Amino acid sequence: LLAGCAVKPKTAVTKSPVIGFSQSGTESSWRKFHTKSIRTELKRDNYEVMYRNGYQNQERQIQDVRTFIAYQVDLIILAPLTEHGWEPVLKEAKKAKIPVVVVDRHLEVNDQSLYLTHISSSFKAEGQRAGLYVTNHFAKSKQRQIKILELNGTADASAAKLRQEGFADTIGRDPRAHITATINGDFTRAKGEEVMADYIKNHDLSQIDVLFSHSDEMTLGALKAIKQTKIRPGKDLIIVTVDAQENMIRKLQVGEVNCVVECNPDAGWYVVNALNRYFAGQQVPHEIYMPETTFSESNADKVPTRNY
Ligand code: GYE
Repeated sequence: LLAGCAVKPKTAVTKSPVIGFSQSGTESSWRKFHTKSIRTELKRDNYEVMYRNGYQNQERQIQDVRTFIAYQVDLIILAPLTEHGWEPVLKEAKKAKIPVVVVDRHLEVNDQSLYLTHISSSFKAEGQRAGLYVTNHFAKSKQRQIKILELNGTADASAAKLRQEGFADTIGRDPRAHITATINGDFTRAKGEEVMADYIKNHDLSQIDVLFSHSDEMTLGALKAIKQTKIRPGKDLIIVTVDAQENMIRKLQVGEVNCVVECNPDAGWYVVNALNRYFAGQQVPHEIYMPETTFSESNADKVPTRNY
């Protein structure tokens, strides 16, 4: 009946944008919740998501981003494992006119137009809060030296570099405080235990006053190793850790750690808000920081529900 009268639909069928999400790994509860938060919010707003896990390997992550480019996704969300080495693949994305939203750790590029925005925590502020706990804790003590062991996260990851920087700045206000040694646990529980056990084998841990760990997973590993010694964590050794996973809040409540600096993994709302603005043709700020707090003995019983 209608032959010869091909009518186009008046309203174009609006397809939901396809988002490629390259996550750096699954090394912690923190990270798993970061992924979940972003994916959940994207789905809620009807974005279609292609997800890839980089398994703590930058080469693999670069391949994942290339896959998204080949697939011609509408936008890429990238949680970079490390800071350097992203410029070539970001140029490829730019050439393909695909915007990139960086989440969590920073990436270092000369051309700032290679990414639309960066949404993360202020890692430097986290390090400063950790340092502040230490200087406050020893403010009234008569001891002549404060010896600190630092358990670092992944090399070239901004979360580790900036936490270290912020911490060093703040403890620098107390001339008694020194970072006696730095060991690297790569942000994982297994590595945290391994390097801590190694340290204990080769040094006298009773000489150390403070353990500053860049992440809860590494702290959990380190605690296992410390428990093989006579040193009582949280008492003979002051422990300051970052993330505020639920399992670490429990350690705080039983006094095995002294201060837990929160790192907020609940980035989903911020990410989707930036995407919505972008797709609506609105401005998006180049840096977006999320709010965070600190927990210690003084507020251990008032910690809001954790979901990671
Ligand atoms: O603190 C750690 C995770 O990059 C902020 O990565 C993130 C860190 C977080 O593995 O637990």
